[in-house]
Amino acid sequence: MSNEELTLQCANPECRVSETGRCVEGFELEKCLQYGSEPEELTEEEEANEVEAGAPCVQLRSAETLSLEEASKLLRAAPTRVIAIVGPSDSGKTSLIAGLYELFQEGPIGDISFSRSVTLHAFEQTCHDARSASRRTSPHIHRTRRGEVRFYHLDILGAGTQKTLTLALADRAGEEYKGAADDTSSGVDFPEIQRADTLTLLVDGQRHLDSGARHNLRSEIIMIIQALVDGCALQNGQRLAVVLTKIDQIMGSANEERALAEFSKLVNKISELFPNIFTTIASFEIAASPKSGEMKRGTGVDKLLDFWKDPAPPLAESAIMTISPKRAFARLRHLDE
Ligand SMILES: Nc1nc2c(ncn2[C@@H]2O[C@H](COP(=O)(O)OP(=O)(O)OP(=O)(O)O)[C@@H](O)[C@H]2O)c(=O)[nH]1
Ligand SMILES: [Mg+2]
Repeated sequence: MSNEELTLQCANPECRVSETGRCVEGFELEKCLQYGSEPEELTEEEEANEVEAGAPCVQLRSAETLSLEEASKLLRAAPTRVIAIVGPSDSGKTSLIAGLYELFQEGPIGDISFSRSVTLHAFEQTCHDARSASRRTSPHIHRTRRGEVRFYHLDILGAGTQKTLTLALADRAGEEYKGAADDTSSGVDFPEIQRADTLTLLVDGQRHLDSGARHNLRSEIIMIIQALVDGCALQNGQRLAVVLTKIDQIMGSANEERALAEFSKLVNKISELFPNIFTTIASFEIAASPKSGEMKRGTGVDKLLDFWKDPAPPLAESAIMTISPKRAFARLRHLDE
């Protein structure tokens, strides 16, 4: 057994650090007193309380994020909006998902209410990381690991239809989007973008504040879109939301006016460079997980949700895809729609 395998264990039988890489109590691994020790044996009494072997039982879903295959079932079952949340590392993609869930915990967002989710545990985990209640001095979200895209699921009510509407929020490590932009030779395989109703492109407000970093960020963002266009991932008439994140860092700073004006310029530049790619382009400003108490968690996320609820318009005859997506997920549509 390697050293890593030896330490990826915990004395707490409820901790799944070997699968998730995270402490169930929310501690940094090196600060958890139980991490690294062998799982404790159950006492006789605990064993007696375990479900009797052979007794009828129902296997419950783990309520973790969904794989591509699991998310495909959502698309078949109900009208669904696929929201691909795209942006460089640290731009705030996972925080946005956590911020939306937190807003729903306070009640309906505008006239949209929460109905159900099959990924509750995953939402709880990201929100726990994002809250200072996780006993850190400031909120800290774990970097999303590289690998296949994962989906968070929400059923919502009151989004302009009598039925529930399903939102499938796609989260992937920012490094992979950046990797596709840096090396276009390997092609892009992002089924969540091919099927997306709305591509949500995040622009890191903290980097945007600094004039040097802003320049690199701008070219990174444009190169990501260009790689998606070149890889034929944007043939679906997607709508585009360009989102300036972490505005708590911008508002009230000496460079506020400049930063907001430059963001507006970036959105115009995207419209200019990609005139026939998106059916709509809209811009948003959010603070999903502000670091100071001055701005409310989830600021601006309500407007984004209102935008997400609308579908991508049906494709015009002349715009039928030239390349059929490899993955079934990217081709699935609900018949009612
Ligand atoms: N000040 C401030 N910080 C934020 C906000 N939203 C997110 N952050 C911080 O930005 C960092 C990155 O956030 P993530 O949500 O993990 O970013 P990501 O885009 O998912 O990053 P990857 O998973 O690496 O691709 C974290 O430290 C967050 O706490 C915000 O509204 N304001
Ligand atoms: Mg992430």
